[in-house]
Amino acid sequence: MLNSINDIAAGVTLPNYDLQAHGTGIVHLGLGAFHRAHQAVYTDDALAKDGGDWRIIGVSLRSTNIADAMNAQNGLYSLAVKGNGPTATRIIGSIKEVIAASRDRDALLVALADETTRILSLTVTEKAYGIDRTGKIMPDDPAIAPDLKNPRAPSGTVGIIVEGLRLRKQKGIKPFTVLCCDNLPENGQLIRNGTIDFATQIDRELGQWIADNVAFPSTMVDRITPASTNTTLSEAKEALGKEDMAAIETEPFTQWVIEDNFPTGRPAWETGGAIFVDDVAPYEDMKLRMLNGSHSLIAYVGFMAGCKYVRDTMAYAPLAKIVARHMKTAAATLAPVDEIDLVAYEAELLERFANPSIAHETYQIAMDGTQKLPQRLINPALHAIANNQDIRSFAFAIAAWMRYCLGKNDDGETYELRDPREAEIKQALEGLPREATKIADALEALPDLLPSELTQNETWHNTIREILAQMLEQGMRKTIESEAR
Ligand code: CS2
Repeated sequence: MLNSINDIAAGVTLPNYDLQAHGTGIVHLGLGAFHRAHQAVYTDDALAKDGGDWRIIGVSLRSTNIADAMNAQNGLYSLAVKGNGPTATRIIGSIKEVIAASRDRDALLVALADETTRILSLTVTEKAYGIDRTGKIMPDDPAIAPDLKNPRAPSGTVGIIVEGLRLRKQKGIKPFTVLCCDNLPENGQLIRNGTIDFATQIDRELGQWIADNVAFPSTMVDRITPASTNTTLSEAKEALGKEDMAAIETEPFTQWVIEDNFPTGRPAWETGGAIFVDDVAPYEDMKLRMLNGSHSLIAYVGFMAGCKYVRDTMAYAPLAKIVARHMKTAAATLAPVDEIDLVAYEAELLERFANPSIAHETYQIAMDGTQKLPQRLINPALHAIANNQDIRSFAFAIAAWMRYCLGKNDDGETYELRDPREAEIKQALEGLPREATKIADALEALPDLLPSELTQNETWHNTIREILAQMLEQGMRKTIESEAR
């Protein structure tokens, strides 16, 4: 088992610092593959090159498996970087231990209230905040409701942030900086607003203290990291010469753009290539619209066309053409981004999506559509409408999402939507005939999803119905082929 860095097979890169010589400084919520392939790696580089007490206490909010696997390995795990050449494997040492919050909330609260914790970072997915697009908490959301009733024993993200800050205020110590690393636009500002709203509702003075004292830098994060599979684990065993139950795999590309606002310090993440800027918003929009928007298009169109992995969609020429069109349409909605050539960015994205060594499932990306569509497809579509630009590609992607919502593919096989609003979607579609107009009307009527500036636009209205009708009548593959002509 990988529980020390001794006796690892040759060729594997080891942490280049003494792990025990560094204390912890970060608590991270959401210990999925993405955090372990991204922020934990930048922190590993920073520890090696700049030192400091910046190791990470990881926290799993729901599952206990990752905590068990990683604690048995003293926090160590391997990262396989897979590109066109040979795979490079590296052991990451930045995570010291993992708390499973569902069975050990006290340990989490102790860590949050500890003076050494200077950053609370987050990768918990869009739905785990329970904050709406205006920055208000949604009081009935399952991520919020239980904690509003019982704020001293929180289980949701915002409740945990607020209770951690309350404990620090009570102790008279400085707050930690809150660093949201989820794919949400102006993520720092959004989480700040939601946190202050929650805190104010339970304790007005605490809300004010947070507003006056806590930093919430925004950040854009990027590295395509599929969920680990048995193949990931068996390949890791072969590379390491030992079993690694927490192994992950990722692509060579990595990017992190951060607003430099850390009043209580931060690791030297720039040593691993992070870029610090004053305003992250243009980078976030670029990534959300060009990468994630194309990803969602690929997920719905590709999944319905029988492509299991993103790389399969890129190997299917007509679909690859539709993806390239989408990137151009999305790029046209962006303001210029400092030091970034959008044409080169697009070419690089197409190459990353085609990476033959990365098995990224379209079904994984299709998950949580209602939480992802606004920032990825709806915002740029609204921009396009307001500026008389082409909207067809956005309509094509949303029509494919509508087709996906039916829960049955062109071969008659059924699947779960895996969306927090799944029950509501099913109810809206229940008993409807297989007619594009009825289906589009029903999904457009879901509250707080597709805004009226979009649905009442005539071109949008007609395009959605025309494309969805074709998807229903001719099947996804034929629709793709005629669209690409
Ligand atoms: C993907 C992202 O699953 C998804 O929704 O679009 O996880 C994507 O792979 C990352 O944002 C890449 O940085």
